[in-house]
Amino acid sequence: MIIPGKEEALIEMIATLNVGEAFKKIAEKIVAHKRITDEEALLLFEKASLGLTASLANFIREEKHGDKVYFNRNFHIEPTNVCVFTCKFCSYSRLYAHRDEGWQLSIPQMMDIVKSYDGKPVTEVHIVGGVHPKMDLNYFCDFISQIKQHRPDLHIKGFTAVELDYMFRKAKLTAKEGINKLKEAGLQSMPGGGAEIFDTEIRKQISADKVDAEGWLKIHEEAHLAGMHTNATMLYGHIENYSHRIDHMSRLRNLQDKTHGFNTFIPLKFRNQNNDMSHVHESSIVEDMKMYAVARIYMDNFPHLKAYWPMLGRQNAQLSLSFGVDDMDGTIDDSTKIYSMAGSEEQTPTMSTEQLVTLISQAKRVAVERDTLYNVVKSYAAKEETTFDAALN
Ligand code: V47
Ligand code: SF4
Repeated sequence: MIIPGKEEALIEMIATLNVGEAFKKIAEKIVAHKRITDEEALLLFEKASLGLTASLANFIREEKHGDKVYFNRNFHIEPTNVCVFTCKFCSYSRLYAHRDEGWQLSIPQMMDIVKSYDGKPVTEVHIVGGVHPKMDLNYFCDFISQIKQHRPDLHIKGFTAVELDYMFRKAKLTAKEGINKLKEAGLQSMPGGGAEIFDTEIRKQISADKVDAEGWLKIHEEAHLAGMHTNATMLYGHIENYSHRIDHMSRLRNLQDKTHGFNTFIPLKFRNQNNDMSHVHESSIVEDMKMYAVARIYMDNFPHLKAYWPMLGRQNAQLSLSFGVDDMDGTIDDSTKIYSMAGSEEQTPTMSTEQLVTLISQAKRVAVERDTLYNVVKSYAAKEETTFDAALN
């Protein structure tokens, strides 16, 4: 199928690359807005050059979002790092028996954090932490309603499906009942954590004791049915193989077909410091960029693809803007410890809005401040650069 314009140019460019019929077929599907199969995703992972996957992913990214790169002004609250679970990749949690080595914030302490942002133009609070045996559903409903009373304009995005599954089971509520209770208290959306890798065998090896794939998907489905938007993550680059990644993305793509409730897919690069998987090598930057590109191509029904810079590092996140990524998360304000404790180069993750805008402009994209639901707050015109781009640290 020949379509004039950009689509035709992509097909012609692929034709000149001498890449073989299978890749030409994938390119034709992409310009015709047809979905690629699992086998085609595997072919891209195993055999495509980085340049080819980048071109295909970038085509889709520009069709969906033009040159825009989204970010928001947010801060995180991590109520505790005490956790009943023992995920092998986790550098952050402490068992309840060792709770003195960790932190457990009271509601007044967490409200002090919220109040420290009074008068500042943040639009979102992101609440996520360990699964503390004594912080239950009522505790968090109370906390959320206090935030809403204090600052009704702040969007509350909170709790992974892992935290929710534990809270709901303890409260003897179904996922539907629990979500409705949190929604009434003021919860507006959910982050994508806890998904890790859905495959049963791999999940058993890296996080045996927490909610399984079906439970994770069920909670997100119920949140979508209750009218909430959620995100989805995938922890990659450890002991999984490409087929496990495709299986993970396929289950998410299938649920999205049903509910259309996911906003953003976030591949999370495994970091290997200070955890029980320190012997596992981290993925290369080539592998990271390929992961983003294949995700953009395969997850055709996900509006957004996010590079979470505190984990990937700001320079690599900047690079990912040419591999399908259209979202760089937020300013974060040094309010998360998950990745610094796991060995990310971002030891004090905070970026001013100006730094984020510069990072995006250097990649010749247009920075757009968004709210949690991707409504535009402000668009920043690209700056004219006359000298070489200096690295932003
Ligand atoms: O589920 C933990 C990951 C996740 C390590 O939805 C690790 O907008 C790599 O989900 N190496 C929690 N990853 C964070 C999360 C998140 C972050 C930012 C934005 C959003 C969003 C969601 O962190 C966990 C786990 O997959 N994680 N340890 C590690 N060593
Ligand atoms: Fe607990 Fe989350 Fe760490 Fe697993 S990844 S041990 S659920 S804090």
